[in-house]
Amino acid sequence: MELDINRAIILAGMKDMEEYSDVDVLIAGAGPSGLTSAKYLAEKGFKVLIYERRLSFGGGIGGGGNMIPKIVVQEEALPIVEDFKIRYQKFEKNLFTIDPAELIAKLSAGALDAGAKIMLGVNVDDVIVRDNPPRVVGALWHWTAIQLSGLHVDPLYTQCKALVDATGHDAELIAIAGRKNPELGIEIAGERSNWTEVSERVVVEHTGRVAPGLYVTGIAVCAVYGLPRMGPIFGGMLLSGKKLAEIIEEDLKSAPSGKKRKKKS
Ligand code: 48F
Repeated sequence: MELDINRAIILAGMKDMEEYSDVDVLIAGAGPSGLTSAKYLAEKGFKVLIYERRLSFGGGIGGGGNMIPKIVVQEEALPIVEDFKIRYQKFEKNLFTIDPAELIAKLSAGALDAGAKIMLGVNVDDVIVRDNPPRVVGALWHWTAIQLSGLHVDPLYTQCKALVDATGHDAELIAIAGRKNPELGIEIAGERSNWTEVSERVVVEHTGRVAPGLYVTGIAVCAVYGLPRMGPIFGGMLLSGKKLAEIIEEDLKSAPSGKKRKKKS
């Protein structure tokens, strides 16, 4: 029995790892923005993989508002909330409240049901840049456990047509890409202090391509472009994730090898 369990895990797990070492869209981070992009892209038939460094989903959702278990979205985001079949309650003005556990569960289920693959405990460490003019064509990754151990272990590679930084406040991946590859011309402006009315709008406006093959969504957009942050309001994250899916769909459609994949039934 024990050896059968081993065989099942090793053979099926390695098959997945091999199959997913070449994807259309690789997303770093399973927070609200990354999960939203994943659902809408997978739904269109793209092969989508999320690497999440933790062993859980949701990024900043679980902590609610300073640990009080509610988060807020504004009316503009309700069509997305409804697409994921997330329940919400009307509060006042244009604000609606959502239970954070339900938001995490349904965003994740929505991405998975649409056909996206999520691998947990994987830390995206670096980008791969090729061609002239330069273009991001993949990423390097480690198991988070290896990274935490401090052991010197070389990473593995994943190839993609679009690499998405959905890593949160520090825009880690874009910062690394810019620092190590000056030819990409990326400068990180740094996130600014909270101004919710402005940030919820500009975070969506600035969502998109940062360099050829490299994209940003979610609160990472604020770090890249020097925009103000927001607190526990998540409509901008969902709208940013959806907008990015539309941008990548357009870019991959016009790329010569941008073949669509059949959705899993
Ligand atoms: O931080 P996170 O939730 O980013 P988001 O989708 O949403 C931001 C909101 O939660 C909140 C906010 C809006 O109201 O201000 O902060 O933009 O999710 C980011 C996810 O990326 C993972 C991290 O563990 C988290 O789950 N992550 C970060 N760096 C890496 C990573 C990395 N290098 N590789 C893989 N995963």
